[in-house]
Amino acid sequence: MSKRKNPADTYNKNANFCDFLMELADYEKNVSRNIHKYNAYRKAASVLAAHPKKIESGDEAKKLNGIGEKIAKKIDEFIQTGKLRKLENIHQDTDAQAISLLTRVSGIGPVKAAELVRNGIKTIEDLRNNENKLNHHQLIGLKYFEDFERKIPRSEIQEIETMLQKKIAKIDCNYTITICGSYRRGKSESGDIDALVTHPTLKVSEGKKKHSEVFLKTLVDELKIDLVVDVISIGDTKFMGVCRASSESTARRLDIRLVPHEQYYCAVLYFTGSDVFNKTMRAHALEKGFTLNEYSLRPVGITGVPGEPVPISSEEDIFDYIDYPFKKPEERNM
Ligand code: 8DG
Ligand code: CA
Ligand code: CA
Repeated sequence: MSKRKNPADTYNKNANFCDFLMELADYEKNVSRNIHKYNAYRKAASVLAAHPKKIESGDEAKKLNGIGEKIAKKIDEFIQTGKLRKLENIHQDTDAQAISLLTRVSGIGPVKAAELVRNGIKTIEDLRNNENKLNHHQLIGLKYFEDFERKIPRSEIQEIETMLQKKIAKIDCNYTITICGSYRRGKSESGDIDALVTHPTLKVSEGKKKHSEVFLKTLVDELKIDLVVDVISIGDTKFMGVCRASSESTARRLDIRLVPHEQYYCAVLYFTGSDVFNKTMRAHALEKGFTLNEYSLRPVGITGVPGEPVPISSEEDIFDYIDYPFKKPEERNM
């Protein structure tokens, strides 16, 4: 029954609760645009997914960190009736369904989706008949809609990782590339590819812009030969685009970020996620008097003003500074 393909995809005894909580979370993000409720549902789902035992009642769930009265009630309703009125109503709401569908197109956010639906554009076919209403990113999202809906198997990301490593080494063998996101957390499949690149001479301060500009353009030109098939955007430090492992392969979303050397481990930590894990770790850092983000770890003085970033030369350093037991990437799937 359990599809245990990979140690990181551990078996979840509360998967049916997690499914409805994640559906409610997506509704809050895309339709209601209530980011607090979105976070609350995701936190609850993550706590339930990590719980070793099947939950039998709302009261039992409420004992877990991150589950309050309202979610406990929904768990009881689901246990008793096998469904949720709130979700049934959402399923009946055709505009809500249309907004949810359109936000699955890369580049279309909740605001744009709502605007399209207000204008009577509610399906992928409608989008294809109204391309003049879309920007470049959204057009790419539409072009590859079916491909981007497919998960990327781990083996394919490994293949793309090797190609990227070879291309980068051809430019300069001192570049390092790390594929982060769910791939680094050991998942057997991923939604997209999140790559980080650094170089020992890449500094926050001097000459960063020049260095980056030349490097990313050079790299992307190299990748266009046999990997990258479309560019969404390219700046000094960030490339967003589309790649195919080979000419017959499914098109995949690929992001590459160029990061200064001294910020690399904070970036690797941040882009490895999961985002629920990041939130938990950031909250812990604050309790220990530090502020942590994708760039740096800084002590917060009594005045509340962050000081200079502390020097960091590994992910472990970050955990050590804030006295948080080290978690391997595969243990960050919350
Ligand atoms: P997936 O692609 O397989 O669906 O999962 P993922 O790799 O975990 O998610 P992602 O959306 O590609 O984001 C990559 C990491 O970036 C994520 O694990 C943690 C970090 N991250 C946050 N907040 C946000 C955010 O608001 N947007 C994005 N794109 N990334 C974020 O912590
Ligand atoms: Ca990802
Ligand atoms: Ca991503």
